[in-house]
Amino acid sequence: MTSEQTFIAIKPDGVQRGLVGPIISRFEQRGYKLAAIKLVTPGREHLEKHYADLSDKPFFPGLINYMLSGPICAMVWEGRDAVKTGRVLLGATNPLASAPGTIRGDYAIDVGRNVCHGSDSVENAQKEINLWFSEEDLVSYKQAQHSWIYE
Ligand code: YYY
Ligand code: MG
Repeated sequence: MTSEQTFIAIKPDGVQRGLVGPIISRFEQRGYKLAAIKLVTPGREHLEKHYADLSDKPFFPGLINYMLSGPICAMVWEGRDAVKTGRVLLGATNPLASAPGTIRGDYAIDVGRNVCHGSDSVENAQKEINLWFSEEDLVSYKQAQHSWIYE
């Protein structure tokens, strides 16, 4: 099976609102495998690196302050098409445009409080995983239900 890894983060509002469990459940129930997880409070420099592509956007300073406002639950999820399907599970960037049934569509209203992050490409996923995790943090194991999820 061609397996893929994606970086998913529960932002400070998601952690404070008690959404760590529900968000993890979405990925677990879909069949994805948790490969790494930690609760972290990264500094400004780390977050500016994470969102480097957006540094010229007007919302960038507010975005960085929001991400600095509390602990973040950083995760790596693994499985077939994990990057693209991870984004589908999160919903559209603006929660008002997110379909019900998606994380943002069920739990958020404002784009500046959209509770979660997900990598947007396989290449960016690798960059983000390397930024947020060290190699020892990534756990390799076989999911017990693997053959009940994949043909
Ligand atoms: O990948 P995704 O999180 O869905 O959106 P990005 O375009 O990468 O923007 C990152 C982050 O910035 C978004 O999750 C919320 C915030 N943001 C904002 O506050 N206002 C916007 N108009 C666009 C994005
Ligand atoms: Mg993005």
